[in-house]
Formats: sequence, C-alpha cells, structure tokens
Amino acid sequence: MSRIAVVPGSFDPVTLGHLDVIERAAKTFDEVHVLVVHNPGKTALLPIAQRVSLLEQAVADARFAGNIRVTSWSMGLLVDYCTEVGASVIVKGIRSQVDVAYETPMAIVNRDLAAVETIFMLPNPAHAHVSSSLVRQVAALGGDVAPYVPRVVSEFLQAPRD
Ligand code: COD
Repeated sequence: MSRIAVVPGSFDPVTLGHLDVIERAAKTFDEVHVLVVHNPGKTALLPIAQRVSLLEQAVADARFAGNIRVTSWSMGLLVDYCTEVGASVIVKGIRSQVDVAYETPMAIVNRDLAAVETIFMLPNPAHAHVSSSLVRQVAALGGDVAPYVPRVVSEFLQAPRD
C-alpha cells in the first residue's frame, strides 16, 4: 500500500524552509500532497491560486522527486482532505519550541478526529529563521527576499505591478 503524506500550510508565499520540509517528506513517503489552506488567523498577501502556482513551479525543480502534487483545500477540516485522498500522515515543519507548542494540540485533535498521525520534521538549520511573514514584510518594504525564497517567488514579488 502506498503511503501518502499531506504537507499543509498557508505558503503565503512558499519559502526555502517550506521547500526543505517538502523535499524531506518526498524522500520519506511514496506520495506527497502539498496542500494550500487558508489560515483565518493570518492576513493573506497572495490569493490561494497564486500560492498554488508558485509552489507548483518551485517543486518542478529537478531536485524534487516526481511524487509531489500541489493543491488547495477549502471544504472543511484538514483531516477531511486526508480521508478523501487516503493520507494517513500529516507532515509539519518545526523551527523552534514555539512551533512545537502551536502544532502539538492540532496534531492531537487531528489524531482524535480521524486517526491521522502528525510527523514533525526539522529543517536544515540554515532555514530555521525563515517565515512567510518575514518574507512578506521584507518584500513590502522593498528589501531583497532572494535569500529566503525560491527564485520563482522572488521574481514574482519583485516584478513591477500595475
Ligand atoms: N522551516 C521549517 N518549517 C517551516 C518553516 C521553516 N523555515 N516555515 C514554516 N514552516 C512550517 C510551519 O511550522 C508549518 O508546519 C508549515 O511549515 C506551514 O507553515 P505556514 O506558515 O505556511 O502555514 P500555517 O502555520 O499558517 O498553517 C496553516 C494550516 C492551515 C496548515 C494550519 O493552520 C492547520 O493545520 N490548520 C488545520 C485546520 C483544521 O483542520 N483545524 C481543526 C483541527 S486542528
């Protein structure tokens, strides 16, 4: 039986830290679904479809295995998506104790709701300080985000707008 893992996030926008975790998940599981989910606790920069498109372009890089699918979910619980596609595992990236404290209750509730386990993966420490909110702030103030995001994202954020 193939093991499907879901890597969920706001990905607003996808960063090198996210990609590090996605790459590790793709090496660990047969199939990985990268799932863009709206987080009502955050003010969005990019529309969901744009985030999906940037993620698709980022994981098209040759270093990623061909077992990654990018999609979005707005139909209810994260575990409802997992059940729909037959995924038994959620993968979350952990940067610090703050992430552990934030993610642990969600992991337990997701297990209670649908017997979906959560696996925490540690990124390369080089990316541990990177967050989408930091990228949004640097971009909004005209700084260079290239050290923190895939090239497709820095080109998109730095492109002139109407
Ligand atoms: N290195 C490693 N991991 C990282 C990095 C980095 N530099 N940056 C972010 N991550 C990890 C985060 O810790 C997180 O695990 C994941 O990547 C996504 O991060 P974000 O910031 O894009 O997304 P969030 O934190 O806004 O998460 C949004 C979710 C929708 C995934 C989350 O809120 C969630 O799981 N919601 C569940 C909704 C639900 O069903 N609730 C009911 C039961 S809990």
